[in-house]
Amino acid sequence: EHPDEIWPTLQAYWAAQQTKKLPKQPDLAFCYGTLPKVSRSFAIVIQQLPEGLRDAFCVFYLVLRALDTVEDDMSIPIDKKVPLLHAFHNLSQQRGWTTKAGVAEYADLMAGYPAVIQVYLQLDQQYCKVIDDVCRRMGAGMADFITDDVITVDDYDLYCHYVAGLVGVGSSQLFAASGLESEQYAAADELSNHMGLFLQKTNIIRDYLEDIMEEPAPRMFWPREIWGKYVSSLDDLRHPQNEAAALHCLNHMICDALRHAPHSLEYMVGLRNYQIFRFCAIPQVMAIATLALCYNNPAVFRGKVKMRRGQTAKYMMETDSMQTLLEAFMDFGTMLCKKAKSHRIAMAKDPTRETVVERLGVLQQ
Ligand code: RWZ
Repeated sequence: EHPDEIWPTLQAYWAAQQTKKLPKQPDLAFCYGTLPKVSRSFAIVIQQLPEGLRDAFCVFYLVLRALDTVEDDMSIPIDKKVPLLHAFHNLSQQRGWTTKAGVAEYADLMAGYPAVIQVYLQLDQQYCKVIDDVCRRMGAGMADFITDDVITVDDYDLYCHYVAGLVGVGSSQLFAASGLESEQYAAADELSNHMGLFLQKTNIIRDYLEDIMEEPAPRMFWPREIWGKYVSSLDDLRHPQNEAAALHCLNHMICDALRHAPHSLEYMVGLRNYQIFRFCAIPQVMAIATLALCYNNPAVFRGKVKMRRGQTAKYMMETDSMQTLLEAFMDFGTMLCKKAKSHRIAMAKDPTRETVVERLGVLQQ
């Protein structure tokens, strides 16, 4: 069956999601109206969460997206940004507070931020505590990395822990607090961190070109400990004369991201709620699919590599059990393996090729 045949079905599904009647309460309506504007894919998986968790995740997402908007806004001087990042978790609990940051839909989120605060203040106390805690730790971590560059793989893991691993940790705590998942998830920090890192690293790899083209000064997250083995500046990766080195470097980055995949599967095996399972599994499937697409692919250095929409649709709809999740990981694992084993001559010199094959073997057992 051709994956593109599923596209109309998903398009209808998306349309239905977007026009889904917004809540009557204006603050809640702002939150649910803004969500699909700042993230189409998370809007869908958040909308399908159980009722008792939906509002909490909607606020959780918007608060962290707002924090991210402040971190990303290069027009805010460092001496204002650092204290703002530290204070963000407190400011997010003060009725009516807002600050100007970001552009387009992100600027709109900031302008309407008092609505997010209102909904936050009405959440269950347990949920507020989790959101406050993650926001405080993430803000402090972001503030550290404004002045410290990502040099080593440990730095890279730490930065990703702040911006994504903590999202995993907080999500697990929300699952446990809802009573819909085992109490063990409240303390599953390590596995939860891997879930976030797998997604974040995939985005960092895929977005190389977009990030490096940023004006005036790009912020880069590829660690020198990796790219330094292949080129003398991160910028060299996008120049066609360095293609062989650039591909080896890209494959090394993907090899590093694949470390997290077995842990992510281990995390998901323990989930028992169908909607929570889908909320977790769909982004993980998209991540491994994206890594398979990017592996040894020079297009990463030329433009935005995107999955075919029909394929996205297929995996979004089909990922509904551990069985289909494992099948998807197998499909993309096999695809990656084939790529690593092919082109015998060119790939022979790829330093991480064997490790990639080894790490995929674990997924295929
Ligand atoms: C998924 C509940 C937008 C919150 C953080 C996300 C912004 C860095 C961006 C909170 C998957 C891409 C969204 C890795 C988590 N900070 N990275 C919920 C949010 C990957 C999601 C996005 C991170 C994040």
